[in-house]
Amino acid sequence: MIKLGRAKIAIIGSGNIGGILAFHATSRKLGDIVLYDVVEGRPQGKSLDISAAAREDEFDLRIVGTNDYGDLKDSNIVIITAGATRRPGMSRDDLVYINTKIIRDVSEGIKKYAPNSYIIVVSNPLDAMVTLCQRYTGFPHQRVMGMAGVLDSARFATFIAWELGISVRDINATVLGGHGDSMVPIVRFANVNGIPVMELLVRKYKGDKIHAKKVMDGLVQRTQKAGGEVVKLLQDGSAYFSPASSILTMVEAIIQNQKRLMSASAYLTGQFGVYGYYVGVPCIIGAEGVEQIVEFEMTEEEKAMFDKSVAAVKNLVGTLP
Ligand code: TXD
Repeated sequence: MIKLGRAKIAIIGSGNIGGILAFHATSRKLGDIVLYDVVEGRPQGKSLDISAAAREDEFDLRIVGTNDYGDLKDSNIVIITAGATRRPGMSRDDLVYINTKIIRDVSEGIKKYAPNSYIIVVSNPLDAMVTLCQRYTGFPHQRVMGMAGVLDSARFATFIAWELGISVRDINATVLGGHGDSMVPIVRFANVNGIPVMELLVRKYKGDKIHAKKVMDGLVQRTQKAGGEVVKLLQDGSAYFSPASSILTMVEAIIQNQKRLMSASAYLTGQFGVYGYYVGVPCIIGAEGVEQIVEFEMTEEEKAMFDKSVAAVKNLVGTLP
């Protein structure tokens, strides 16, 4: 008999991100889904609801809601979205205490029932939680990564697209560093199908370079604070549609061995002068997880911003148990 495999994707945390992620993963026919949560009924309810979308969205996949880690057995990919979210006025770092305990419990469950899986951590504070997840599971670093850079880059691209009045699909933008307010949008790399965004801004503002730079500074700052902007508007939670889409970009890259280059929180062993920390850097993501960390020469200004962001991650990681 031919052994036909189907990916098994486990989502830990069936809240806002977990639910929408499960829905889109099925709509895109990425694999069978297990939705886990500590709250009884929530994963089961969402699974039942998504299952009833199968006929209209034309997918033949199994989606199971559970409160039992045993159902994670043989999962290929596990996405951790469990944890508390920010409220207005809170920083991501304020979540460290409560989410540390959650990541410990979750990591133990994954280690026991899905020991060969690839893990994408989403819970905040992101770089610290990825660090803990790798420590608690003991999985190889390339199998444990964090999603933040894809989202931050997408936000940067969106704001550039609005400013220029050009489709976001043609915008390339890269955000590196820790997933905090000191994250590093790399202005030099921002382009519209190869044409530097800065050049287009200078043209838009009739050669006024000072004004164009001011506009770009505004886009950078808005990107750095974009998560907080959503939190402030929602009042009772944080962004979830765009995080789910960004996670799916990473999941697809792994399942389909796409070897795409994207910004992800990965473990550095000397790259960019950083040893032993998870930080957002350009990575090649494929069937082996983080297959490569892609280095490039930063300008002095970029390096100064990156080092500041890394320092913030180190500070927080230093407080972890
Ligand atoms: O870019 C990024 N990485 C992020 C991260 C972008 C946006 C939000 N980001 C963070 O994701 C956010 O700060 C949170 O830490 C997570 C999850 O956000 P979400 O919006 O999905 O939060 P919800 O809706 O509150 O859902 C969290 C679920 C909820 O159902 C809880 O019951 C569950 O997590 N939960 C647990 N599940 C399993 N195991 C344990 N221990 C547990 N504790 C709570």
